[in-house]
Amino acid sequence: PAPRPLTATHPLALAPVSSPPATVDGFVREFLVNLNLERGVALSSATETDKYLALASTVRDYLVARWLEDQRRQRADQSKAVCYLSAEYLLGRQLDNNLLASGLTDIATQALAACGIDIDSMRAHEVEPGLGNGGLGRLAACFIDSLATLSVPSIGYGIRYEYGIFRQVFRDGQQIEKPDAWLALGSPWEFRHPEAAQTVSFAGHTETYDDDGVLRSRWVPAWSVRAVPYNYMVPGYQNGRVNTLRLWSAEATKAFDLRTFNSGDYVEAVRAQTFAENISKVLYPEDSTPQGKELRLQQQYFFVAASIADYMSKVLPEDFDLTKLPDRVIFQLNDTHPVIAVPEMMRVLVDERKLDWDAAWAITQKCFAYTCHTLLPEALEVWSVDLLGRLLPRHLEIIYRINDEFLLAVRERFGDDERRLRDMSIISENPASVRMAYLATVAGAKVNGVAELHSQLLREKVLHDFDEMMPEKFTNVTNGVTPRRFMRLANPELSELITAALGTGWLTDLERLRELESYAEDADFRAAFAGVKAANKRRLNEVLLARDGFAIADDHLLDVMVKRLHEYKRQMLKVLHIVTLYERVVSGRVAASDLQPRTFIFGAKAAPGYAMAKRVIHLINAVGSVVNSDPRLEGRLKVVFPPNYNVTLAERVIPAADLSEQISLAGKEASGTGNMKFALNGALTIGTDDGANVEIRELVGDDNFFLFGMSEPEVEELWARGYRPGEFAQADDELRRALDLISSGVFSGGDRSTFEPIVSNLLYDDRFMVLADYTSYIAAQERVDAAYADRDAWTRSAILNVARTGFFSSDRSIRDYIDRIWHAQPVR
Ligand code: GPK
Repeated sequence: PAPRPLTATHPLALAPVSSPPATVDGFVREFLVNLNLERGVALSSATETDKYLALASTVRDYLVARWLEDQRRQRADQSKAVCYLSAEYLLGRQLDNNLLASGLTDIATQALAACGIDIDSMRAHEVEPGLGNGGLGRLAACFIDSLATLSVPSIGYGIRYEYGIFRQVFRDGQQIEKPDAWLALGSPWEFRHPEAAQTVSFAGHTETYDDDGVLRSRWVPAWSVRAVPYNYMVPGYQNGRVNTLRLWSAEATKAFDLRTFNSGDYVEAVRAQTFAENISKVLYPEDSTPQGKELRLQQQYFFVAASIADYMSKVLPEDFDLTKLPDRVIFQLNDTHPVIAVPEMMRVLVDERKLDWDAAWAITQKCFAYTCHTLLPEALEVWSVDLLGRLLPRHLEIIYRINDEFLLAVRERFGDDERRLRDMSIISENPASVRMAYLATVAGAKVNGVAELHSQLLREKVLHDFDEMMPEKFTNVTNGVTPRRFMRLANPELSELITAALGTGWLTDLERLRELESYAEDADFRAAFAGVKAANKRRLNEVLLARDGFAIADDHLLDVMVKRLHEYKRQMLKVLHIVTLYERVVSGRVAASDLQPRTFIFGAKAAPGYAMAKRVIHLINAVGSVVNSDPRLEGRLKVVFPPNYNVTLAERVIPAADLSEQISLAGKEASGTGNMKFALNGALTIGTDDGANVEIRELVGDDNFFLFGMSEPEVEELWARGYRPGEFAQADDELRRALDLISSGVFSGGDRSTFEPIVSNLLYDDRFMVLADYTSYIAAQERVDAAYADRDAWTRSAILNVARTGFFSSDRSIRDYIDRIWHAQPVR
């Protein structure tokens, strides 16, 4: 008999897969099938890569059935979905997270052991996808984890960069950037879907035409590329939910121009392909200081246009009543990078779906919300009208019309207030450019900052006029971090200790950490907690020894500053502290034996074009090599700077830390999220009253936090008075000695010119007021030494830090987004 055709109603088509049995035997079988059938190798001859890829496929196999079901439901359900638009997702390694989420860790460990494989070697084999620069990209990764864990229907949209954030190496102490070929081993977590590709167009011109008596505009683009989606599973934590992350890759619409090829010019024929592929080739490595580069605007429009088209044509049901769109979806704009989505949505609604302008604008204004991540003026993206008009002529027209109507509304409300009209215009003059943050604010239903102080300053300063006109738009959502990755996976021993005390459930209800407060008074618990910290230092040493060939001493206070290198974050303040300690000893004013032994760990990448930041990296390494080898210190101070700080290294460093350095100039760090990870892992913070430090300190209490430096109003006041950094150097003898020591050339083999630009920048400019906060910082570090001398009291404080910072779970952030912005509901 002829086989029955597999129609859409066939039982297998309706329920296409079932998960393999969740047993050790089931896992072994699935793993071997993948190794044999997918990799084409036998276990006996499999390489580490073969085994890793087969293992990843096996974990995937367990998640697929739930994933397909959740996708089907998302299409069928009426519930509102969140589309998170982000140019960056700094995901970190996937294997361990997906094992944890699916509850397969133990089974997989045993199954692999049965095959003679140590699962730790598999973990170590994975190359992390570094598709982000720093905090903003990592926040997006934490948020998609929490969205899945809270069962919120959502899709993350972004770019599948072929090269993520560069790999940092040091040569003679200086940063060299190497390409990050994260795809080289293959990428087992993704599903490529060429059949779901979208076409994304660029350039050309616009024209008007008569559409049955209605005058309409249309865009006649000059060229286009294919956006091919790669889907990633985003499993919730042991809740059976699997959401989707859809990253777009650019390809040529026609791989070969056959005519050119036949005429013999092979290179010309493939040029178009190379050109198209360039769009998703590489992540721009600037953090908080975007360059207005054409390719970057192409990237932004590329992923946003593909995502909107995908949502409208693939996720929304056919014949959907577009006036109901705001009930179905909210597009959350992660910073200004995806803001070109606003005119794109208008273009789709007006030009393609033929809605009238006002109806389309009413819909658009309800479908977008904007998260701002900065206060630094240089971080607020602007695009020259010239460039935007060349690349996206129709979008520029739409932006002009949005602006015209907006300025009319401003005039209606405030009269002919020219100052206001000029300052609020989406288009600024000289040179004519589009302020993307203003466009997002005008279009968005809500605008949020990422910590209380940041949101307040956003309203008072950067977006002050907008706040006066539409205060109801503004809200705060304090950032958070996922406790699955940054506690359970990064700090398994602490997690066990907590579970032993509180039982399970705290990982998805992090406020329950409060119950640890009483354990802080229990000497046995404190001893166990201190034991975990010591074990984490050993775990860190394993990695440091393997990767960089050195280890930290276990009686040292571990003092950690890991984050992007940026002047506003003030790594220089930390350097001045180290140089001060060094100078005290070599000048004989302090005996080495009187120093609290400390190891300073730095981790930081500098944007490749950021000369001052790179010079600071050089200086840290230079200070490290002098300090580490000077016998007069008797080994009591060590400076280590492992290259290529990334999520994987963060997972080892943070749980081992005693002291968390969060020392930005007040008013400059929007939130910080590293600060939360440290506190949750039992490090004490030395920090300014900036970003989320403010909220951390309020929660943990002044006794468990080392506050120093000017407050934001004090910073403003000093600026207004006229800041002269030289006066601070004059006033503090030790500060002058530290600066002189750097100038003297002792850290640069006698060459006084190497670090001179750093010192003169501090003395004569010092935009971020390092010198003004130095004295207060050194005093706070002395309080740290004194506190660490009573180790048991320190441990008590560390426990209280863990107990009181459950607020910083990204689950809470997502609930805040739901309540204040999205009004989407978790399903089931
Ligand atoms: C802010 F503007 C930017 C940026 O371009 N990149 C980036 O990582 C950070 N950020 C802030 O600097 C942090 O304070 C904040 O915690 C993080 O975004 C997430 O909101």
